[in-house]
Amino acid sequence: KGEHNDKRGALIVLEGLDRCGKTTQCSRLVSFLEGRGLSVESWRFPDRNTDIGGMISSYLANGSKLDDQTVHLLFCANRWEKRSLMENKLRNGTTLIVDRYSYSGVSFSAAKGLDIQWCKAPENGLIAPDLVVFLEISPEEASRRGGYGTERYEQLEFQRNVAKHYQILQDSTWKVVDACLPPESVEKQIQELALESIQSCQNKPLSALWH
Ligand code: 2DT
Repeated sequence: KGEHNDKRGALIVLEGLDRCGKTTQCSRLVSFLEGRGLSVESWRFPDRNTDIGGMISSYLANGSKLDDQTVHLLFCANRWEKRSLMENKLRNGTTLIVDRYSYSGVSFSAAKGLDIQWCKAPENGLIAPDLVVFLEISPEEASRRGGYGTERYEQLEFQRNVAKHYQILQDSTWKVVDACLPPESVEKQIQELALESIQSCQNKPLSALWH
């Protein structure tokens, strides 16, 4: 309280195929950083708690039919509606650990056959992550992890296609971590990457997708 924080937080995104362990690793990372006394919040996309998020959720549960372009723009709008809050948090020194972001947005839609440049365009101007941790797992291995659920995208062939598009999107902010190592080892690697990123972004301005 009363302490002025002039160092911004880091935007750290975890990406990967369904069942790569993202969600578990996100929550472990948040606990770890909290334990270090850092200001940190756990976020995820889609954020199903907004009106747009509700439409996405119903679509994913096969409860509604929407064409691919419309769905793509809904996912994207779901990030835009959170953009200013995200910026405020980061500027106030809070680090955000985000489970999926624009990379999921583009990879999943491009995997359906939409043009990748078309998919990227509306993501332009969203805040660029300081670090993207990509939890790498083969689609086959992922599908063996207890099987996929019932949501629309949880099918082997589709996940193979998503994997291909993730490859195309890799940029300099990406760090690839082998998701098939023991969970503690994955956790440790992510911790180190996150601490490094939080440290090194402190005096850098926020930047925008995509550069
Ligand atoms: P979760 O299972 O993580 O809730 O994701 N997806 C996600 C997209 O197609 N576009 C996006 O922009 C995002 C963020 C990935 C639900 C599914 O939604 C997909 C899996």
